[in-house]
Amino acid sequence: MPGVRETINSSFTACRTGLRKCWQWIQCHKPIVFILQDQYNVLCLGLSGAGKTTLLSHLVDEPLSNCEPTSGFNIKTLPIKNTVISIKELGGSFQVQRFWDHYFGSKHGILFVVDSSDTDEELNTAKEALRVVLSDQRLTGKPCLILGTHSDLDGARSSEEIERYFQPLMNGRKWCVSCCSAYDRSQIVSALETLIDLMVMNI
Ligand SMILES: Nc1nc2c(ncn2[C@@H]2O[C@H](COP(=O)(O)OP(=O)(O)OP(=O)(O)O)[C@@H](O)[C@H]2O)c(=O)[nH]1
Ligand SMILES: [Mg+2]
Repeated sequence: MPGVRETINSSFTACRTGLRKCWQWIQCHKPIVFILQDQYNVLCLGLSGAGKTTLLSHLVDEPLSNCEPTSGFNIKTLPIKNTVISIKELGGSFQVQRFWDHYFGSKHGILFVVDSSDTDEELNTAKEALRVVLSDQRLTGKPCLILGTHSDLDGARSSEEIERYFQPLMNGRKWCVSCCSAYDRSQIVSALETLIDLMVMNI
């Protein structure tokens, strides 16, 4: 007859084996769950240093130890609000900007990142870059989220100020603005949820 200790041990082992099998099942079937959900492809643009890579890394819980400028592209895919969102960041340097228009096809929305602590001159440069992007036919009518980063710094602009800056580019397009730190995952998720609502409405 097994003693109380043996019975507890064998129940514990059975429970652990069951949990491990459950976890293996979730790991195996995760891709199927992803396929069954709607996927939205978002293009993430903005000047170099705006905070695109930083915010995307925090979004998928991969904090960066040292963040190099993106020389090509960087894709992060994650589930948000019963959908799967695939965000493609293109580097913002002037050399890489020349190739942005190679990636405009098959996108459901645009995430444009600006450093909200930038000077007027830099914000105007960002605005001009976005004007060129939004004038491309492949992006006509695609919803746009303007995400102002660096709001943890003194002198950063408010969402209302950023909104006033970019409003003239929108011409009836569905769009929204949010300002936060690129390290603030919950604010970034909440801004992306608003973009998802706009993309869902647009289909
Ligand atoms: N304080 C603060 N620093 C930030 C924020 N976002 C980004 N940074 C810093 O700004 C620097 C540039 O950030 P990146 O994420 O590389 O910028 P990027 O937009 O990806 O730049 P490119 O890849 O060159 O286009 C990094 O040193 C970040 O740590 C923010 O919200 N607050
Ligand atoms: Mg980058």
